[in-house]
Amino acid sequence: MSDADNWYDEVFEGRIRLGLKVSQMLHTERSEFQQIDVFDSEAMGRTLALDGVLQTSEVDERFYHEMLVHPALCTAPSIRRVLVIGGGDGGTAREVLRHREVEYCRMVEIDRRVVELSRQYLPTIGTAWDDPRLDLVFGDGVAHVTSEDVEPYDVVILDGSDPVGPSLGLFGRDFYAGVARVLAPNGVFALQSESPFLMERTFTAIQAALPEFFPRSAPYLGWVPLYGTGMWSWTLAGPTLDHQNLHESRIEAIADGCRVYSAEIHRACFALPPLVRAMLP
Ligand code: SPD
Repeated sequence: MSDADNWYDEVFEGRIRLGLKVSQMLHTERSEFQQIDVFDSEAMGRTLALDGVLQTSEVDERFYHEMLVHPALCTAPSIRRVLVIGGGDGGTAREVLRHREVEYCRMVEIDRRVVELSRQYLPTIGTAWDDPRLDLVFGDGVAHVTSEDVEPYDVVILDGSDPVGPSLGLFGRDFYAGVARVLAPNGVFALQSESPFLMERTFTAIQAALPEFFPRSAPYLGWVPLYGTGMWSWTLAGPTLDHQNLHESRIEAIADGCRVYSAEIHRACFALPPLVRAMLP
């Protein structure tokens, strides 16, 4: 926060910063795990930041949540059992549970306070907290996939922050090995994979690591206004991933509630500019 004139600044690797004009700071606390800030901003509406990293806002959250969830859920062979790691604001679980074929969604979030504050301050983002298919657990996502005894998941979705604070372990090889362990034989893993432009080293490291654990992987691009430079990536991975094999009936069933995702966007988003393709292993 640059205090004098009420701007909330996110600084990227000491090179670029994105500032939001704050109209009102609503809550700020140091939880057991991280710094949590919630504020109203003129440009993005109500906004959540963790350890100074902008996470989500009322105005643009659909650009992120729809693109994280639906490419996986519209291509996975089965979507009966879904695991969400992180996602404490509730936007990812909301999009997952819009799919009627989903029977069970476990969400493992490390920081109870993120959920409590999101429920209080961001009720338009987390609208599925009371869905009986949602099994919300507060715990360590890395431990859940690496050592807990679980029935395999058809889809695993990672909705963490940048590689800082409690999210650091979600970028490691142990975590990917754990996801491979709990994923069904035809399962799909979807993760946010940072900005190839702004976070090139992290994007490249993710793309290099995934093939060690998943025979197939495919990054895709979109636009998240809240994140520095706007350009963002997500990646699908899995043993038998076929990322263009669309289940049209699933897309039709969610189409009315989508502001960003569509079959057309799905087909297009895996097209990578040569400069991004050159970052792949
Ligand atoms: N650069 C910020 C990346 C944050 C990704 N996760 C956002 C959480 C929204 N549910």
